[in-house]
Amino acid sequence: MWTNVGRREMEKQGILIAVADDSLNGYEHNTLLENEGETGFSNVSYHRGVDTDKDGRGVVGFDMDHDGDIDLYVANYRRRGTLYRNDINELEDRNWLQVKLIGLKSNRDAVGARLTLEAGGVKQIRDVRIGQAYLSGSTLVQHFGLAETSSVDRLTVRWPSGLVQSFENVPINARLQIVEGENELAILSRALDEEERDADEGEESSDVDAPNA
Ligand SMILES: [Ca+2]
Ligand SMILES: [Ca+2]
Repeated sequence: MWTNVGRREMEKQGILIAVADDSLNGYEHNTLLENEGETGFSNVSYHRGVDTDKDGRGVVGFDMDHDGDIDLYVANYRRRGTLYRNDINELEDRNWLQVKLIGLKSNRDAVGARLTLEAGGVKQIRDVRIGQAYLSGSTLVQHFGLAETSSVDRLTVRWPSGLVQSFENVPINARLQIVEGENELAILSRALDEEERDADEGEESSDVDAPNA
């Protein structure tokens, strides 16, 4: 007997529900909301091609191809997972910055650290976490979108150990690594230029094998 999942009318009648490969939630479609700033959010699920009726159970956003936009992986119940590649950076030139922290006195993954980025008159804050969605982990790389802002005023890291470090002259459109207590920023990868982008061909989205969530 299944409880607390899906439609339970048959259960109330004392009939066992054979879920098998069927949907547990009545084939509800996935939803993707786009942040429009001060005007709120709009539903772009259909236009972005993510409104599948697979039983999505876990989702994680991460930049799989290091090109500065956040891609999505959705784990589906008893189905293959779905990987969505984000191509927004190929359509519009947008600046960005990603930061990976390595703790020494703090835990190595720097979980609990807080990064504060000041750029273009805007302050953005990211906390390093290891899980933020249902049955899902999260990337340890922190992403900051900069839009048309082309320089960073200051990047501050507050480590779990209590150490606070502040950096200026921070490179953008790159993935950086900061080691606790060290004053040098290491560049792990940088954005592809236009020529490299043209050579970097791939599919918009693809199904990949993944364990059930
Ligand atoms: Ca990407
Ligand atoms: Ca992309």
